[in-house]
Amino acid sequence: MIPSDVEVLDCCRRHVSTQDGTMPPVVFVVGTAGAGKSSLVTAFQRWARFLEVDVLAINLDPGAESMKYDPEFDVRDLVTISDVMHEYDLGPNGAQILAADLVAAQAEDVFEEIDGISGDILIIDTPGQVELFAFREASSHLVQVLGQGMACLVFLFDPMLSQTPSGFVSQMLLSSIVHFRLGLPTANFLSKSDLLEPEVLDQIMEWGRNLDVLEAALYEESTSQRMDAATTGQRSEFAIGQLRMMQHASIVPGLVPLSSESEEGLADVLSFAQNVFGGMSDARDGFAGDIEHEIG
Ligand SMILES: Nc1nc2c(ncn2[C@@H]2O[C@H](COP(=O)(O)OP(=O)(O)OP(=O)(O)O)[C@@H](O)[C@H]2O)c(=O)[nH]1
Ligand SMILES: [Mg+2]
Repeated sequence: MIPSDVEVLDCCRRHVSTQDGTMPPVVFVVGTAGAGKSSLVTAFQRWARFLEVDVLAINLDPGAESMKYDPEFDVRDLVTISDVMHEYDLGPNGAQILAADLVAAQAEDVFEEIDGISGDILIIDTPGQVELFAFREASSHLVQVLGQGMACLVFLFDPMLSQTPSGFVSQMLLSSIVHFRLGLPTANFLSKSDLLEPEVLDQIMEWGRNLDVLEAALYEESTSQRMDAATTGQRSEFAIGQLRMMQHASIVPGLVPLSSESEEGLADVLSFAQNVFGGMSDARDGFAGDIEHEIG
């Protein structure tokens, strides 16, 4: 259930506000390349300002070309991909990796830049390649330094990838690996939901709620790809088995539609952060309805 803006605002003021000089809580926005991370940061900052919630933004993507939000700190002041390519004579992929490590190596400098800022919440835009951000050792350090023990992850599902059962499962698994790797409370959002036909959106949401339906869809997909029966069975059982285990361990927090265009789901991003940092009973409260079916 999506809380009203007034409820969210009220809770945010009570639980998230940090006018006492400590760092505001941090929301890292992660997802595959082009999933809509920068657009979410832009939309969230604009939407929250309208509610008089002070959202500060940080850009951690050294490869960002243009930016529509107003960053408190921009990592490109320290490192840019084109500088790294020229200086170290690297191609774009090698430069992405080195830039990620160079940024992380300066984590303390980055923290000094933002130390003492006051606001209600800090939202951080991350590099396009989620594996660079999540899987490099240096990035874990960066997350720890910037998060200061008060951080969570918003994982964006790509709407196009999510339209096939295997694409959907792959993103569920990727989200859970990132969650495992960084060890932060994580919420999954279906990005650019305004681009999806209502029936397609309903289908994807159903897969998020009901693993039996997802399993059947996976079987059907494998069959239509002419995989043999043994491969079809193994593949579906493996995927569904993983998801069931994660649900029982309360790792899969459901899926919420999000659109930076229509502003759908932005209140859920804020209430997720507020639930986590407000010390409420369960960070998944806002999404509990999505998983009760499977757990129950
Ligand atoms: N219709 C629609 N388009 C969106 C939405 N969010 C992002 N887009 C578009 O999707 C494209 C990619 O969005 P970005 O915000 O740059 O995605 P990103 O994840 O930051 O991309 P990288 O940093 O390159 O990985 C842009 O053309 C956006 O305008 C949305 O909610 N609805
Ligand atoms: Mg971006």
